[in-house]
Amino acid sequence: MVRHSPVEAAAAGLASGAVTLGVAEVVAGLLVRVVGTDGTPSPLLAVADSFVDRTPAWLKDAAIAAFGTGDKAALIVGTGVVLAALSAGLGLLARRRRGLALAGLTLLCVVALAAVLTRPGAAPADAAPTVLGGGAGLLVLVALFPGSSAARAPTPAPDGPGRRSVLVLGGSLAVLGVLGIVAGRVLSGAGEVVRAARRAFVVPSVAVPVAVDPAAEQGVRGQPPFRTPNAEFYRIDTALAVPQVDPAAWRLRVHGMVRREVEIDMADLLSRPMVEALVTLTCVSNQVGGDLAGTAVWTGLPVSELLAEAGPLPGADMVLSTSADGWTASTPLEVLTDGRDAVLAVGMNGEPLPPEHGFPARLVVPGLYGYVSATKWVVDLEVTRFADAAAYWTTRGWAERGPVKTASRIDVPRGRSLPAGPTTVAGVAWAQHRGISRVEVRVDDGEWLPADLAAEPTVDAWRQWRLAWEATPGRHTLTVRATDGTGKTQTSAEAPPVPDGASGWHSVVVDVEG
Ligand SMILES: Nc1nc2c(c(=O)[nH]1)N[C@H]1C(S)=C(S)[C@@H](COP(=O)(O)O)O[C@H]1N2
Ligand SMILES: [Mo]
Repeated sequence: MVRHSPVEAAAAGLASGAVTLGVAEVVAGLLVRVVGTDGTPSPLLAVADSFVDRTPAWLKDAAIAAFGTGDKAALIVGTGVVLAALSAGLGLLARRRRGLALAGLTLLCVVALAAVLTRPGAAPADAAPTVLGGGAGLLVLVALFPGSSAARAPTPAPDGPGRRSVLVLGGSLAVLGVLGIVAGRVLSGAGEVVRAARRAFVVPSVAVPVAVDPAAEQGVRGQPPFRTPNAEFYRIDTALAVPQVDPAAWRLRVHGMVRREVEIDMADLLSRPMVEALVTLTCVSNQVGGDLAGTAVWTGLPVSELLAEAGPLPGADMVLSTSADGWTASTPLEVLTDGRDAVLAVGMNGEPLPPEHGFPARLVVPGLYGYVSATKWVVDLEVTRFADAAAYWTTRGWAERGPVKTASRIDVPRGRSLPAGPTTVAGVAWAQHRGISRVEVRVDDGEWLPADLAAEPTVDAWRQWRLAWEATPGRHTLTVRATDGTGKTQTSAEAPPVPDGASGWHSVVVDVEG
């Protein structure tokens, strides 16, 4: 009986784990690329997706607080670390109890299989990658821990002088496995069809384009621009792999409590007269002073037109929108039909929607947080009632309705010291669909000073503000508060993002040099 050193055993365990995933990811990549599936055949992605779907409000909030929009990368790195530890652990276990280690690997594969087969759109064939990967991983464990049946092991036992070669063999297999994982991800994530379709996609021109008043941009150095470039727009969603939706295959169904069901395809959508809407989107997970907000010009069809065509029945009070990957949002019917610029958007700042922002179509509704309104990759609108249906985040501890709370933020100065003398304090404030009527700044415990407001092209977007300040030496705390278009001043009561958005006044501490 061969007894590996702990290091050899851990390396062998890592090798079997890497081979399991490498084989599985290559097969999954081929399945996605060559055969095609609506499911998630990659065990890695399926497990991570299932984990995300089991995320309660507090955990999502904590993840975004800690990692911001890097939450996905953090989850992927975390998954890798956990899997590596599990594999090494199986190797250590196999040193003494090979049978138990084989059973452990099998159990992990069964768990992964359960995740794969319960993803939206799963088909039986999606099981193939996990089954083949698991088989390969078991063979590696058997080969590297020949046990008592060494003579009949399928590969020569790394016996006697070759024993040290377990490290080499295990290491090489681990590297091959990791290469397999990368190759599989590249294969399945390529989405070339959709990329080409996006390049060919022409955003319709509209009768009345948005012309943003140049005075909305006050031009203070160091302040984010009034309009957020697409590449800098924050991204928040539950999708670890960006859903690839081919506009040629895209359909949107409007159904539920309606007089007649409506289904449109992309040609139909693009043939209708579209509008442009200037809207600031905000995430409910944004902390006071945070940057999960952005402003764009959205080109799209007013949602109210689609709804009017379907004819909501009396009693309906909500539209449940669903994305291609099964995520849902609950939007009050009232908000979608009260005349505001709620759009089924295909364009963002004049470009087709970037894939990660919902290509080919998404919803944008001014005045509501994204989690109850801004469904990306949208494919379905069900007219229903809040009493009858609940959306993705509502079932995980967030409020069923999410009107945006009035917020203001100091962007300049921030996080550094400055020389004494005249300087500019500047920032942005938002209360979508109510507008901003006043912004005030306080230095330490002084009087509230009215800030100068930039132009407000629409009540649906944020508003920049600035204040001239004669900075005196020492440490100072600057605090801002805004008043919305209805005359209501932002509350000083501090609340965390869960369950319906953060509140409280934003402060920054600055050191003024003498
Ligand atoms: N399909 C889908 N749409 C979604 C989400 C999601 O997880 N899946 N997240 C929503 C949330 S919480 C927000 S804040 C906005 C963010 O949109 P953006 O990524 O384009 O900034 O998208 C919304 N639309
Ligand atoms: Mo969000």
